[in-house]
Amino acid sequence: MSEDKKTETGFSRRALLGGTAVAAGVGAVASAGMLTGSTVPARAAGASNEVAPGDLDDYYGFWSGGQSGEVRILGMPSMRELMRIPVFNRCSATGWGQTNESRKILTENMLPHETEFWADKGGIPLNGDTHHPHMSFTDGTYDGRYIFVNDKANTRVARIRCDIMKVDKVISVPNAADIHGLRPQKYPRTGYVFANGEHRVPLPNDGTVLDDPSKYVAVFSAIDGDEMKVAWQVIVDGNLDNVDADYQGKYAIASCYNSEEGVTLAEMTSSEQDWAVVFDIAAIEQGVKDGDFKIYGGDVPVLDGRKGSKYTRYIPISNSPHGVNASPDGNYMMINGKLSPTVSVIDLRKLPDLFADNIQPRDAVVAEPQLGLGPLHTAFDGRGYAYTTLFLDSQVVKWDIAKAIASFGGDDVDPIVQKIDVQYQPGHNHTSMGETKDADGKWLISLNKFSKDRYINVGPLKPESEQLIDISGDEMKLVHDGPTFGEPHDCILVDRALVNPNQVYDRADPTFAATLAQAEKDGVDLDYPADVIRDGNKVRVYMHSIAPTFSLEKFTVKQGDEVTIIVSNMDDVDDLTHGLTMANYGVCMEVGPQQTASVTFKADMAGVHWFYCQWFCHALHMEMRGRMIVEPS
Ligand code: RUQ
Ligand code: CUA
Repeated sequence: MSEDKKTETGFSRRALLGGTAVAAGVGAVASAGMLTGSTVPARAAGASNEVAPGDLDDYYGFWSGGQSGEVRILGMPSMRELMRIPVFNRCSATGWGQTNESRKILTENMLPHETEFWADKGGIPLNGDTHHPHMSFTDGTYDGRYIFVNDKANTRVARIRCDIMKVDKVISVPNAADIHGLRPQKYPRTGYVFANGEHRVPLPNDGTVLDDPSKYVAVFSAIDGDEMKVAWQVIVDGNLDNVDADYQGKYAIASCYNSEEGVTLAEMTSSEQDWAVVFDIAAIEQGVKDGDFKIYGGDVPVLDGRKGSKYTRYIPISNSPHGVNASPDGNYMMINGKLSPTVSVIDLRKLPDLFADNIQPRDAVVAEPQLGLGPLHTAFDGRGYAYTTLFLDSQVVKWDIAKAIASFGGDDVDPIVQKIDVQYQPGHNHTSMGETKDADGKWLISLNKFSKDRYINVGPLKPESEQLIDISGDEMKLVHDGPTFGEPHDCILVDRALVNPNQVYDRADPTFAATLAQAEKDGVDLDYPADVIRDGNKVRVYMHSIAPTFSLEKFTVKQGDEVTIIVSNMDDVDDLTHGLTMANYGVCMEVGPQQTASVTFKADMAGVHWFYCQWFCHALHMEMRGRMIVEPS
């Protein structure tokens, strides 16, 4: 009785597993009220990082999955891992990389030479190296539409739809090599997604130029985030590292290490000066209009932004700068020194004068506080303080931006407010809403590359260690250690009010529209099919699922047939995901509530093969299965 009552306010898995649900099917348990969002209220402001059982987190943390190629969602401040979004990886649970719908997304924007290269290797790369997940912006703050993320390993950029938390677009970026830094345009909206090709290569990289590094270039890309298409690219001197956009929609700034344009470590670090390169977006757009470009990589206009170009300015910065971070007041861009113990503060308001050549490049730098060894990235609290990771010192330093500027001007003030030890070697850090104009100054996360002794020993490969720091008061306080797998690199912390994912799929969702279009051609019921369509040696098996059954108990094919199984999950209850695994065929996929998913394989093993639902959905989940009968040829 009490369980039944619970379903009126929120979905209860146990109710589904109860006797009446088994007899009647879950449809009987569903009600419209169950599809609405959570009714659990937000936690009181200023609460601790402890999120009690049943309470919900205040922030969505979107974490890069590093070499695992995925993006993860963590609840913050609890640091509970809530979900993994497969992006560039092959996911065993969801079938990402195997289902026809995901393969369409992964292949439709490959470059012709990639399609050719992967043709006999499974069609797609199965690895990725995600670094920088960032949400789309409108008017300087997150808008809850998309997360964009780079793949350094295979020079790709993907877009995640935040309504379903799945990837809907993946593009390969032509001409550039190995996308590293990535940030969306903040104003007026995203708009552009700026992406740095880190490594210098010949352009075009087709074998005509080989071991002649003087002819290599680094390429900066502006991707149209709505179309997911490269809008334009700019060739720069040096090689590109990180990037950020301003809050005015006028400039993007990238850090460049290797101004020496060397190919060995000694060459890349020989000079004391590297630079930040500033891109004038309006001037570049005008250059595109005026035809001041060459086409490379199919149809991409590539402009020359090397030194002396009207599209760029080069601001000298000491020795291999790394992170680039815009302050939430919109006034400053922090260039983190890495090999220099300083952060260089560029005043964005001086950039029009810089492009007009009224000032020298170094005049745009208004502060350069000495913070400690190995500054990599800076985050902000919206109260005028900056928080910079010190990789070599294993510390985070809190400093006062106004005091740093005053001391650069000659005042005898110390901008450093506090240093806190972190364990160990931090790379990125991030504050709650800290890369938006709504930086709220509550939490700071330090993403530490080494964990060493912070957790029980799990063997030679250790997890990374993310540490949660309370920055709401005058002093930073370390409150939690959280291990993470792979190298997450970067994360963002988004107020949960800005993210509103769906409870179930819309039957008109574009990710499976092509699959339903084929069903329509085949004349089967789009929602409740139970049909086997033969088309030469291609067989399309249409099923729907309603817990705990598939609509076909069996189907028969001939050995050697190309079989496509299309499953529509017609349960419309939140959290009622089914799946389909074809045993011994290496086939498995997720089918979310109201979703259609499909998978194609060759039925080359004769005999009886069971397919089963691989997502525990019902008391009779084990019985949710059927037979594929393969007649020997
Ligand atoms: S970068 S640890 Cu790949 Cu974001 Cu700085
Ligand atoms: Cu459906 Cu398990």
